[in-house]
Amino acid sequence: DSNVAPKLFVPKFEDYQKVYNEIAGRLEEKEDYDDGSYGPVLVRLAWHASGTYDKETGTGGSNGATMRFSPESDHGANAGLKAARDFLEPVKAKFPWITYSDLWILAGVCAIQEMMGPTIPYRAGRQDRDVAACTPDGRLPDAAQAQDHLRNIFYRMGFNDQEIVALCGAHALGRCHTDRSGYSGPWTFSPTVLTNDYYKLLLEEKWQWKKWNGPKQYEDKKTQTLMMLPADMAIIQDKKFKEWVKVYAADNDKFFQDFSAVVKKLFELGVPFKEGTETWTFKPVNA
Ligand code: DDH
Repeated sequence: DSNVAPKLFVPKFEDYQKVYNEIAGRLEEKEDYDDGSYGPVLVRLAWHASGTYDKETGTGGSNGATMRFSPESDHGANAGLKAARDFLEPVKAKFPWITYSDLWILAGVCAIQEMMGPTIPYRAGRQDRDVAACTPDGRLPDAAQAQDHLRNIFYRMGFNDQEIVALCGAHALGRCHTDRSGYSGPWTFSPTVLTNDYYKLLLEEKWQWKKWNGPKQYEDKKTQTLMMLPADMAIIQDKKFKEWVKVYAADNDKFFQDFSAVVKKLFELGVPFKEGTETWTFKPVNA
């Protein structure tokens, strides 16, 4: 009967779990990519998609996936994230029903869980938007700056001091690249496993300025292989922030609990979920 509308495919939890499994299965497909995993750069993509949110105007956030377009893709803070977007193209091709904006956030959730992090509850329903929804440059933090800047940037998204420090723990993962941000090196000795080591190292190591021609960054005095950005060091230079650094350095379970909650909040900033949207937790593949 030609009057019957074609049946729309309505994806369910099981369908999103399949996308999760596909991403998980590919994280380590290129051995020579960084430390052997695309996990860290996928977390950074999900964060930079979300961290453009401005609570006053309701603009930005992960709804839209506007980093697909110039000018947002060309913002200095987003340098190198093409690697993450390109990584996800074959996944999008295999599951064309998922929006880019849901896919990028699902990839961030998957990467955190597969790198031994806490469960991050997820809701689907982001819609892709066009180039007109791109956010202006300057909404993401500048690594050369300190606590006042961090508060300006993260208060604008709606976070408090505890949440800012919990979010920074993501720097247990991944590394800086001279051809992306200009900075160099990893924050921890296990950049593909999420732990509270970032906080422990901040407190326990002696940090000195790295002597080089690149942008000002710190290195650990002992091995000179780890790094901290000026913006990382700001959270132990500020008294209020430092109290939370101590809490998370002393208690990995507490860090995981708070990290999960704050990352869920970050990934949902500005997303107009339909009423009654279910919250899902994906089963890790790597567990
Ligand atoms: Fe970050 N981050 N980030 N970051 N970030 C970089 C890499 C990674 C800042 C600057 C940089 C968060 C907060 C901050 C991750 C996650 C998160 C790099 C290096 C710079 C620079 C990029 C490169 O050269 O490839 C600054 C400044 C802040 C801040 O002031 C608070 C947050 C909140 C997160 C998060 O995910 C919640 C991850 C993961 C990486 C590693 C990427 C990779 O390719 O490896």
